[in-house]
Amino acid sequence: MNLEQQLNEITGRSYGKNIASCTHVQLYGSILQLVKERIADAPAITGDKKVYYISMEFLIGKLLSNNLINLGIYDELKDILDANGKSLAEIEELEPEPSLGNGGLGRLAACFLDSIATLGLPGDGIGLNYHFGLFKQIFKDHLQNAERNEWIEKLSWLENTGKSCTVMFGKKKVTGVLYDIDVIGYENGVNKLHLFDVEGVDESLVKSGITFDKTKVEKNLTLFLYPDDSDEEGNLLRIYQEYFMVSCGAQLILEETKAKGYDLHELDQHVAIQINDTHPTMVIPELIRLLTQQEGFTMDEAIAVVSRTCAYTNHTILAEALEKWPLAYIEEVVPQLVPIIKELDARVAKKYKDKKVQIIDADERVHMAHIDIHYGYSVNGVAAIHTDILKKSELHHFYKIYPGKFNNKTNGITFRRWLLSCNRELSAFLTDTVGAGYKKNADELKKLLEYRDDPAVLDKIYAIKKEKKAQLVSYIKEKEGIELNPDSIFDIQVKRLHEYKRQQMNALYIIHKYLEIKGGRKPSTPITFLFGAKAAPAYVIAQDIIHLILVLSEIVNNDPDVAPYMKVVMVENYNVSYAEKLIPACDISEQISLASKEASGTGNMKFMLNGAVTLGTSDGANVEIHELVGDENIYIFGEKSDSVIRHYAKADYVSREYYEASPVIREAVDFIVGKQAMKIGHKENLERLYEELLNKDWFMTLLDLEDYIRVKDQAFADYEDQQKWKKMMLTNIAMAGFFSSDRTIAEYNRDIWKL
Ligand code: 26Q
Repeated sequence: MNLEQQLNEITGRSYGKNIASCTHVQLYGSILQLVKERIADAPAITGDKKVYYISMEFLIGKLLSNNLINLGIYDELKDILDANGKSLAEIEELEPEPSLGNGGLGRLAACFLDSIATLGLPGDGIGLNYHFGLFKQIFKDHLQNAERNEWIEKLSWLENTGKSCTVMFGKKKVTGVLYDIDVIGYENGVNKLHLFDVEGVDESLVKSGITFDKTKVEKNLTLFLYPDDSDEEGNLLRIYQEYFMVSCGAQLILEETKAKGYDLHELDQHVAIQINDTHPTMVIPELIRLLTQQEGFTMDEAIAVVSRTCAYTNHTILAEALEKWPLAYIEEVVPQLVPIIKELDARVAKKYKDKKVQIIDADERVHMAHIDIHYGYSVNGVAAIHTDILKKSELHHFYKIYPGKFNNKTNGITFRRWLLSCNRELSAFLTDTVGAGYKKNADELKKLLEYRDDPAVLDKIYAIKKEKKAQLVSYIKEKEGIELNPDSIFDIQVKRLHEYKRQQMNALYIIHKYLEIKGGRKPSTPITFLFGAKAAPAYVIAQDIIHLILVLSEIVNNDPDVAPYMKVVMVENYNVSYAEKLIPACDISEQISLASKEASGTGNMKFMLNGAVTLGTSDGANVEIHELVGDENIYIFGEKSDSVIRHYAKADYVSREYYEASPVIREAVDFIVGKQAMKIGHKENLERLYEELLNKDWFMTLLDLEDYIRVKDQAFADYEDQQKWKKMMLTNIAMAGFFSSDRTIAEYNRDIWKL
């Protein structure tokens, strides 16, 4: 059956109609069904050894368009729908977005699943089926409100497998049920994302917003994803979630391995478990528990084989974000793991006297990362500079013991979603210019460099950018009710809100620019400043920064002297789908974290691939972008990580000194609590933020502000030289191949999994 016949057959079967007479909702359901049938026909990826990527987050985003691309039927289907007077783009809008992750870490897991399947490697994801995912962000009165974020509908990618397992929380028994989502590789076979849910989870427990009764774990365990909230006090429910996931996952892994006829004593020959940050760390003691208590292993045997099976990825050097759970919490949630954790700790204590490498510290807190490092066979960071810092400082004591375990795997992104799907125009043009080979071998994008001086190619890249900007302008008009100028420079910062990412520094620039324009110094080309960011509800200063940006947006956009030259927009409920619209439209990509603090960043790679030029610090993967494109094709500013680390060591950074020394800084900071801002905003939020910047500024905003202003102004000035700018765009696209997650996964496989 050809595609059109198959779709007509499905619409006929489901709705008694042909394509042309279906509504878009009916077509959405029918195409979903069609994709599922096509995937069912594709071969499962098999092999002697399999990787399990275990993660509390899989920020998969909408799946329809990606699955169509990976099945190789996107264009054909679009033509069929066009011929029947239907719009695939409008149908795609109907799909709810599963927000099963916070940001980078969760999105990385999703990109990895795509690349594992695309490379034809046997590998499944193991995670949780959150019913509401990350909260939906609503702006009211210039403040963020959080609401629940539904995504599971009758029509869904989730398949109930009918499989279940039992998880014991002490004496309390909870049943886990398994849902699967198919992961189809690009022109390749199928793996699975296994999402565990609690039988009998009760959505009616959620009262207003995102508050709910936290006492009944058997009813609430999978309701919500925890926000990336390094500040909040340790929470029992989070430990329940983590243990539930790893216990279900460990049982699944052992069962699958046995079902293939393998001897569990050789688990490491047939299984690799990649632990995504410390959140799934309890899989180590849980596997040891299952092997010793149910499979007849001795403790020595179990520890040895598990240690050869598990590998750990670190995503942060923020000390406050490393998980340390009070032993008493673990005792309350999973008493059966406590003897195992104590045994693991005792073995470490016997071997190493250094207090810094113990698992249980003097305050009876369990350092999850330490379990991973001692009892895993690989420890990797996610960008070169990040891995270096782990080795040199944060995990130096462990590096001295296990130098061979440490390795770097610079992050990557899947080009199927972040180019082929979100920017069909650019992807088609690249295919015309350098051939389709780059879709499977991203390095071939380098061929584009041969066209560095070809005006037709340069003009076309610029024209596509304009088209994507125009598309974004109409989307924002519809969604946010704000009119933007498609001929302005689009300067974009989208990522989770964190002080270390320094959205507040961008806001201070905006104040500076506003005052300049008020003073008559107008930019040659107008500028549009775009933000998108969710802040963890308990993160007070982050809420204040959102407040400031929303207040600035109101001031700037409504000031007739200024609005023609600049606009400020913070889009509501920034998520993967919004990213897919914003990123292709960007001219300047803001990657301005305090050097040493952003482990890698992956948004930086998405922007680069879509022809934006990076304005950033020497942090995370920006460093590697810089090396690839060279000084002429990137804007780097700010203090380097070594000197930032020295400031922390000496505790010699005093933000007030920078404030007092510079009238430019003073004027911008004072604006936060000035008449204009206070008239629109809330005194409490604005004053708190002002005080924070002046008296604390832990992430050194004022340290880099002047350099930021200088380099950012240079970038805007350079934009005036269209020829120069077009070449920068081309070079960035051409050099982005290194950041394909296919490359990253090939390295994980070569060095760690060895499938
Ligand atoms: C921990 C305990 C309790 C509740 C929540 C959490 C929690 C949840 C999510 C802690 C951290 C996260 C997310 C971290 C994250 O996204 N890290 C980012 O990972 C990216 C992929 O490697 C990097 O590119 C980013 O630099 C890094 O910040």
